Amino acid sequence: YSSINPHRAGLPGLLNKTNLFVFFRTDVASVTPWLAPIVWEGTFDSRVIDSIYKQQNITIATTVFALGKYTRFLKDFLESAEEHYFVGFRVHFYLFTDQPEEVPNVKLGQERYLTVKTLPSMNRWQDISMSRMEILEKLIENELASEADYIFCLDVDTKFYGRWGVESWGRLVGVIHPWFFNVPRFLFTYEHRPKSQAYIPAGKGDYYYTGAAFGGSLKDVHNLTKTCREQMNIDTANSIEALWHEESHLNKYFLYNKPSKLLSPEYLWRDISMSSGSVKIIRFSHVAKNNAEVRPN
Ligand code: U5P
Repeated sequence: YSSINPHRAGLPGLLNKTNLFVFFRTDVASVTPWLAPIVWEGTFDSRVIDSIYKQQNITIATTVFALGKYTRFLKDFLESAEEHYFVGFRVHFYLFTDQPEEVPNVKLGQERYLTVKTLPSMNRWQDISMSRMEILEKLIENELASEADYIFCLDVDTKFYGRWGVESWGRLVGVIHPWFFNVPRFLFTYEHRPKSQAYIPAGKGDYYYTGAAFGGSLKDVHNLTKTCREQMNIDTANSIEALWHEESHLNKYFLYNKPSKLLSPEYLWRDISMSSGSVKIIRFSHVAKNNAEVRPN
């Protein structure tokens, strides 16, 4: 980090007692070609941004789905969120499940709320995963307008291990998939069949984003979920399912609607041995699971 003259930076109010530092990393890209920040450890000062946003009285809606055996992940998800996820901010979890009786009784802190919503069971894990787009679209439309400012939509077979805070806020936020942050584009698993609405031509695409975490303003996430739902409906009518389901449609959406902020793979890692390279801190991670055992047969 290099220090700069605080008074030239135009922030004298913050600087009477502390030095201001410019935060940057030289080993990773921390900005996209369209000038959206890519958030890595070392690119922000949590004390500074917390103190700025604390004053704004903002509510973060957070959605999570736990159908079938995935209710087993809820306890760790919620408990670890209490420890690391927007600590000190108002968070409202919306939990969709087909088994409300399996929702664990996790004690939530002040200004942390949980609403449980019941869904019918589904037989295919792909349908569960894809149906999230339409359910989120309707949730935003019908309930969130006066309830929240930002929304994050997260996988449940996950756990928080480190801070996930206001540095992640933005109009439209995507998370770089941990398997694809340091590989060439031709290896990205985009949908390459032109028959699918998720089609991305060879040579196109910026990053490969995970479907396990995305967010932003209500308006932008509404448009994202609505568009993906519409595109998936067209695919169904044409008897095609995109390679990675709603994740393929999300990647297509982000290609033509660039995220205003990207989160590095610190914000979605995977609990298996993976060379971490530039990832200095794991904030949120998929837990190891046996897909064949936990998904519907
Ligand atoms: N999911 C379920 N139940 C299932 C399969 C998937 O609730 O049987 C939801 C979970 O929220 C999970 C997400 O985090 O879909 C994506 O599934 P997966 O690709 O991580 O298995």
